[in-house]
Amino acid sequence: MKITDAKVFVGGPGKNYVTLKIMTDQGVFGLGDATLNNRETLPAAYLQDYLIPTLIGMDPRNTEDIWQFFYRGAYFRGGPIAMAAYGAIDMALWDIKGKLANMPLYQLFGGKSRDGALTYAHAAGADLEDLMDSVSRYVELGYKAVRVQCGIPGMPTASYAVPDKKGGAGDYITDFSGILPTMEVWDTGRYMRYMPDALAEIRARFGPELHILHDVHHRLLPREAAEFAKAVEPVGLYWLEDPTPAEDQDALRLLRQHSTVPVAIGEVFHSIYQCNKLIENELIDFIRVAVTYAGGITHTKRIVDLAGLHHVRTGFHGAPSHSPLSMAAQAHLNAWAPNFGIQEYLVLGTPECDALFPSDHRLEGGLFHVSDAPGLGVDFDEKEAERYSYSPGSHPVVRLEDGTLWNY
Ligand code: CS2
Ligand code: MG
Repeated sequence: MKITDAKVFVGGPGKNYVTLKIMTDQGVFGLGDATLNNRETLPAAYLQDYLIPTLIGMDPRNTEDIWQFFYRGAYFRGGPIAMAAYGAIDMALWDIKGKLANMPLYQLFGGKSRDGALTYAHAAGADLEDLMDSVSRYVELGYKAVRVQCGIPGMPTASYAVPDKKGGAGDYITDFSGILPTMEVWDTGRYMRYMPDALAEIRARFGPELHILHDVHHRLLPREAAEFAKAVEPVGLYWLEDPTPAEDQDALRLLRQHSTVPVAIGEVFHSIYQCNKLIENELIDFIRVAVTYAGGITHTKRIVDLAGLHHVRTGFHGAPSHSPLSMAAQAHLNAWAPNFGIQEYLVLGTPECDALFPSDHRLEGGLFHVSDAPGLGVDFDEKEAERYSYSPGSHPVVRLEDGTLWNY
């Protein structure tokens, strides 16, 4: 069996999905996602210029060898752009494998460990009351877990994931007005003084059952993160996400010495080598990698298995930039993984998105139900894809009040 051709599409309804389609000499095709938010054209070019020409003629069933070929064969290994490109190939090859076996991918991993996977959505508010309204809307929709972010009184600008006016929560993650970033101004002191009580009020309003998550988005220093974690401990958070910048695998020691708050890290990691010490030293409780830029299913599964040895559960990244293809790959891993925790999932199902990526994966009562169709269980309508093209976007850049550049 041979790979005969592969094509890359960039675009989508209000998104820049990078979709790879791999064709074979037996008529079976596979789909994969290489969407690296706000840098989408780069994995697309890496695929087009370097990987696809090499891929033609390979046996698509050799998922592992093809992964090793690209990773080890590159000499300059890894990085998020390359890993997103390998990830798309890997997803597409698993899709082919599932279709050949006539089985949904979760069956190839070891079958289902659960019927529905717990998901969380993003609640956000310009202020605390606005956030409470947003949480209520998700609770009414049946979500059992919600991430909460709110405006901080006196903060010079809106900060991470917070709308600048009430009721304004939308797709705040990417600004599609161009590649020039807007600026957020951050004040750690104001955040640390306000947020613990705000979280306690949310807990008081919604009671003990709701899983409450909060994302610090890498903004604190290790000592500040330890103090903050201690302060929010009575809230009983499901997790505290990215309290410190992710590069420093030792930064979490101090937090661990001072608090038992569950910690989730890893949405920017693209390799097992960026989280192996965090996992082996049991400094985190949830690993947040995404199949898209952590090298696809083959590499992510390796991370999940390592995590399982150390009581670390999964909480795969699922920001709105992820395509239905990567969310499907994660849904199959979530259905199988013995150490599954939770899945970030923001309903992608607009009519336009469903037309582009038809599937019967579905969200019900805050649980994600994986499709039983062979492979990833997602199709791609190339005719629909012709309606879309790349549109440049950006993340904000963060500065302190004195102008010092800070972590987004
Ligand atoms: C985030 C992301 O989902 C999350 O937890 O931290 O929304 C992140 O800001 C985006 O993925 C950046 O592209
Ligand atoms: Mg995050």
